[in-house]
Amino acid sequence: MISLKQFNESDAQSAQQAIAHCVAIEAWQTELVAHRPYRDIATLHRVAAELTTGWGEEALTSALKAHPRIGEQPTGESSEAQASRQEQAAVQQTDKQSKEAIRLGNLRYEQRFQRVFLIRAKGRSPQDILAALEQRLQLSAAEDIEASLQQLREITVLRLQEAIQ
Ligand code: 2AL
Repeated sequence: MISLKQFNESDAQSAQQAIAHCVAIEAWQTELVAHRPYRDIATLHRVAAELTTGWGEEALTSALKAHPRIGEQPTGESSEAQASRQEQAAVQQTDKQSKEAIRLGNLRYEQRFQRVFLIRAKGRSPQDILAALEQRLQLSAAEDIEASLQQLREITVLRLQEAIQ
């Protein structure tokens, strides 16, 4: 975690490093850095959210490379791995049966859409996640890309809120 002052004043490379774990979309990272300095945290969050609005399928594919499956916590000390572990803490603590239901749901989702099921896990119980998974499986391919992008936006903004305070 760094302060807004540090983010505003550090060199571009260090600033990008501080937010790179928020989302693996290079353009979002470089544009957020290029818009510095930010007057306050609210402006930073507004610009960060605005920069997510142009995302499409290509951006989703890029971002998903950095997201483990729900229920599969990454090991390691990278900022991405640490963020994922925190976000997925409730899923890790759930019972064996729910874990197995999520594992099977992930498989069904991947067979249907050929990508990892993405959901903002923070603030959701394993039961919420399973219910959302079932709903997402009912969507068309185009609808589910939009749903995935919405989840990606939420994860990105939440990570940014933690990264710069
Ligand atoms: C994740 C993750 O790592 N954090 C989160 O909120 N969602 N992964 C996923 N496949 O949805």
